[in-house]
Amino acid sequence: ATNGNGNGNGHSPYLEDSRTGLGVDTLKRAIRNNLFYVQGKFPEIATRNDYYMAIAYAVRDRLLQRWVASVKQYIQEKHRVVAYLSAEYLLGPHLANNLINLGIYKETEQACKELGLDLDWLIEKEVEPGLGNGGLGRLAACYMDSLATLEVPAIGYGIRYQFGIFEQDIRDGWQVEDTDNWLRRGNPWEIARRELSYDIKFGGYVQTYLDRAGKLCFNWIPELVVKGVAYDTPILGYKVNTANTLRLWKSEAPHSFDFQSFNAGDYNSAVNSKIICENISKVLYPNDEQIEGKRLRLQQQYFFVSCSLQDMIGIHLRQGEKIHDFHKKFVVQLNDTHPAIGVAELMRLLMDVHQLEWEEAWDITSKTFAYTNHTLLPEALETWDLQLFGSVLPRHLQLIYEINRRFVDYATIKLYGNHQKISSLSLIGEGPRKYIKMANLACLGSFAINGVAALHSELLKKTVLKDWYELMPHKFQNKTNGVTPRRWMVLANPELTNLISSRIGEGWIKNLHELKGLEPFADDPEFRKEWMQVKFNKKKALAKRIKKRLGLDVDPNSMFDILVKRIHEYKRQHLKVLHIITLYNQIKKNPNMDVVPRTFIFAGKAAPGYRKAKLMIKLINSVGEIVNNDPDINGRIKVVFYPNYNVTNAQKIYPAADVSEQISTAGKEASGTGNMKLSLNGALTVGTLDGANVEIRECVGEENFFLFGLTADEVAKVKSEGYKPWDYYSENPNLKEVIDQINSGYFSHLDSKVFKELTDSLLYDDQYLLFADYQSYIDTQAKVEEAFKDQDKWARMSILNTARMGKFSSDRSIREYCDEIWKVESVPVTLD
Ligand code: GPU
Repeated sequence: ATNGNGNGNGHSPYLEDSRTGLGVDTLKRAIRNNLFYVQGKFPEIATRNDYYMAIAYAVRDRLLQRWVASVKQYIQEKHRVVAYLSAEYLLGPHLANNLINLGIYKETEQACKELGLDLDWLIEKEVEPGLGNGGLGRLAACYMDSLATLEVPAIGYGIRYQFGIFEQDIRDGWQVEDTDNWLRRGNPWEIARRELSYDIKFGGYVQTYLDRAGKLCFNWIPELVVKGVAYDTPILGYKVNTANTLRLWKSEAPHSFDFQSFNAGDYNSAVNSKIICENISKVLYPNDEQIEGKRLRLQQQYFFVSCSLQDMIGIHLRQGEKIHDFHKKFVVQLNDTHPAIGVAELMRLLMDVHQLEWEEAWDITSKTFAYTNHTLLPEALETWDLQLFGSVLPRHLQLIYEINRRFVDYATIKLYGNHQKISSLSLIGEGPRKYIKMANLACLGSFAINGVAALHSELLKKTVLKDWYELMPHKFQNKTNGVTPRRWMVLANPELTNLISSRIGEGWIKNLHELKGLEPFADDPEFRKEWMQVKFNKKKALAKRIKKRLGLDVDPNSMFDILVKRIHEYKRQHLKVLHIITLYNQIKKNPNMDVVPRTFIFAGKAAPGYRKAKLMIKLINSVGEIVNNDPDINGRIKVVFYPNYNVTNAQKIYPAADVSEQISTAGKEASGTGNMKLSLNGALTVGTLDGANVEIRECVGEENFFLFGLTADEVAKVKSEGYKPWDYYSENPNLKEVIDQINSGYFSHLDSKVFKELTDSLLYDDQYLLFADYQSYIDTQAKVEEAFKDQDKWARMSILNTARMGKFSSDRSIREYCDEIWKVESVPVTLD
């Protein structure tokens, strides 16, 4: 049997035991054993899930060998460690990814075959851990993959939500949410560390007293104590021995739980309190870039941050190190402001638990944290009502007041009387109600602050974080996002992976810049043919899924024009709808016109409480219903809304894209990462100069990118001059026709009120400038159509596009974080 483990260790006979061996026979034996000894089944009665579990445990054994070796080495050699703090990890299914990173996909496929099993069929039904909303959570997952692949010691900390992002169904064109009970069949990828747990306090009050030495002390008497239990998932790098830890916290009632009420016979209230404790890690908040100022959300944030920091301090002290050196052992990256309470919590732990003085505690704290900002949208900047905050975290409120007092003293001298600036920098907002500004806490408490694309990082310095930039310019950096080529190419698109590797070898999987080597093949007609054949096959496969899921026929020869991401007004899915209706009207007026057949594919979830986003989904489906069934159109354009967009579905959609729609209002999308995955898979981008689109266009060349719309500067200018969407509407007959048509009830069974909220907001406000960009978008789409007619030229563009995407690997992003922020080094792990 071959050995797919590219590290040279796999052939040692010592490793060829049934729990570590990577050969086909050993794998086969392991699967059979697990079916018997783990699942308690034999082939005649085993279910699909039993086999899935049997394989998963076989793979897990092999992961554990590398995990134990990694942890051992990190402890013995006392390396510096990155702690990535994130409220979300959108991991996607584990099995296939682990097979790829272990280098045993083929072997496992063969082992399954010999057992009469179809590996792809087993993988198909794996439930994914949807512990995130969208880009932010997925970025965390890509970064965990790259950290391990680059052999960097790292721990990802987060929350083990019992229910992840809701499952989306579409009924009568509307989004309907269902709960995501992802743990119902068990989770073979995690290990519960019952012994690793911490007590987390909530509410109550703070006692102040003088100790025997006359020192002022603080004693937080909580109203509620919750236990956080660690659940670990190994994250293996690609063809290396490094397996890092993703440590997610589950909330439980403490052991000694409410004994008093129990003894007093109040069983109900004891059970009730248990439920309150378990509630904290119960469910992921399904809002993307919209804060929900709920007590439970603040409790979630504090819960996982406190567990994580206590865990890090424990690790540090158990290695025999001094608390004073904490910042040398750990660097803590804040994934947005969700974990920013960590700044106050580390102060509390250092002072109230480890008895440090303020100055030293602050010195350590402000050398520990670094903060990544992911949005410029003002409504996404987290604030907490001060009263609410104080009732959940009374000690932290005191600490934040004191941090702020000292900071404002400093700022008052530095900024000499500029009261407006000082109050904008203050950690506390004034008004009818006071509030805590988490971004300000993050900025003050961190030694580095970064945006997620070049444009975004520049705009941060000019807008939302301007005052911070002027006060502390040295903290500001850019780290353009990236995506892992393992999941998004090797796993999602093995056909394209093989084609690429057949010409330039496999080096690009770890060093994406090597894709450059494909450029000469754009001139090779045979290669172009194979390239387009792979694309066609992926489109056929997606068409089959669409047929199965929606009963809708789509033609794989048509252009697959794809817009998949969270539904949000700033992302402008409704601008795409305006284009579709415009095209529809053109064909209706001239049914014999020569039109390039197109399939418009949408997917994405709307936050359950975001009415306009839900209305956008209804609009897409309503327009689809008319367009798809109109005999004049005769199938030349089709509109598809693919339900329940998640990692699993994304892996099927990206490889089938001809066109990638990245059409946010310039200045609003911090980076985007779907733009990278689609482009890497050979789709050409139609986009605004927003987020990472700017850098993608720079890399692939302007001749391979369909640019439209206002720039971020122009958007700001148009707005400052008093934007009037109505003028665009009344002066552009095609635009007017489209809007009037929606308002007439043409797409809604003559009910003219359904979409009024949406059309009114466009006509009278249009915050995101759809009307201002409309004509430019339509004109650009005509160019896309022209380009697609010349398939040979399109193939050339598509190849060059992929060949020039080397920059957008998350390996590159993580390298930059390591070198420029974290100052950590690779530690190759050896298996003994
Ligand atoms: N992003 Br803030 C989210 O997905 N959720 C959030 O709550 C916030 C940001 C996204 C940005 O919208 C996207 O542009 C970016 O690529 C991604 O974070 C990762 O940085």
